[in-house]
Amino acid sequence: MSQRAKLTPLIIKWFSIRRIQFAVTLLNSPDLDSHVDFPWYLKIKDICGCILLFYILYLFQLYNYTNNELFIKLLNGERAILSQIVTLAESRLPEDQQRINELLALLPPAARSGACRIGITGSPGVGKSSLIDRLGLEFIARGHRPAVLTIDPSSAITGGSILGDKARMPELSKAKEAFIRPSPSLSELGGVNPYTRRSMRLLEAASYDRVIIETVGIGQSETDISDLADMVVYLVQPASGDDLQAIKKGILEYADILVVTKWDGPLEARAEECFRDLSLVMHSGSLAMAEDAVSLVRASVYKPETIALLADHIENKFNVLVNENKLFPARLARESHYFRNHWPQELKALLQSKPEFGIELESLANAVQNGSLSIEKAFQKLIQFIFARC
Ligand SMILES: Nc1nc2c(ncn2[C@@H]2O[C@H](COP(=O)(O)OP(=O)(O)O)[C@@H](O)[C@H]2O)c(=O)[nH]1
Ligand SMILES: [Mg+2]
Repeated sequence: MSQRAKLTPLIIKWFSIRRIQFAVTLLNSPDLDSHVDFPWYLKIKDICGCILLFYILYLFQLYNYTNNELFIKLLNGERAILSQIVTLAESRLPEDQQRINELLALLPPAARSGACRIGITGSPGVGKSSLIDRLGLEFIARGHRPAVLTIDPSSAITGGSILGDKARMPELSKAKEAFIRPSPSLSELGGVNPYTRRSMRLLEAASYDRVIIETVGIGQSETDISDLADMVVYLVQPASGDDLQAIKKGILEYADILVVTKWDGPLEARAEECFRDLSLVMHSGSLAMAEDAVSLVRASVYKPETIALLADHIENKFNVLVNENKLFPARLARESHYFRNHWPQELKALLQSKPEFGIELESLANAVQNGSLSIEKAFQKLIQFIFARC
């Protein structure tokens, strides 16, 4: 058991007694400010501190459960616990990561999940979040439980999530059948964050059967998402040159559905034009092969029938994968690809969690900076250090 796990019950006990005393005193007090004789920890301005402490206690709750208890709570879909488990899955602390890995080991193999994993990508502003809001509601109307993981561009300064995407899903955020989780991308390229895969598995274990992952649609995110999702929906903005960009970037090779967004109001004619251009390209020359595999649709968040049509396409593609027994082999192939691509990240995270590695790295970097060591020698020394000590 980790040090934190041992200390938590003690901390909770101590704070609970103090807070109950505090609450009782507050309730009995007719004029709080007149109680100048209160000890420092009972003054009114400490309410903020008190709220913070309750929040900390709430976060610490998880440490009181065994993995088996957490597992049961997860399967029961207990929302508050699920949020905390996903927070744990996003933690970079080695002990949290170990706990999550233990929990994941209790789940059935990732490839056997019956959930449909949908990646939604496209340039910022194309309408991903707004579309997910509607699509999620459409899934609920069809009897599903959607979960949304939005990968926000990380703030360069704080590394935190901008949390803008949840605000763009006002209706879905209110639905009790849905779970929305914004998290930072943690990468300069704005791709899928390293913890998305774990969060996705946890949500599936909690019976969310339509897992939607929204990526920022720049840099590496499109290729990242095709390692995770059963299908990739690529959104194209009319009158933005996105259609040409998509084709240039070879998007048809990994997108399963192309959606021309904002097919309404003043943009409707441009959307129609964009739709026609894309359709022509998809039916011509070497790309004609892709025609069967890639669907092309128009959508507007103001036209429910377009969202229903998109949901139909998603369901049809998923049913084909299941009925033709292609889903699990495809997932296993993606997992293998993911493993090949992501082991360096895991190794780096492990090394960075070791203080002695940090010290060695810093000292070698300083030696390079003051000219006493060449870069080549520094790399050599670092590798020797890793093999000998880590
Ligand atoms: N006219 C119109 N505007 C839309 C539509 N979908 C999204 N928008 C607008 O496009 C802007 C960007 O939407 P958002 O969902 O945040 O895009 P994201 O950055 O791709 O997630 C917002 O101002 C939305 O109101 C649509 O179907 N029609
Ligand atoms: Mg968004």
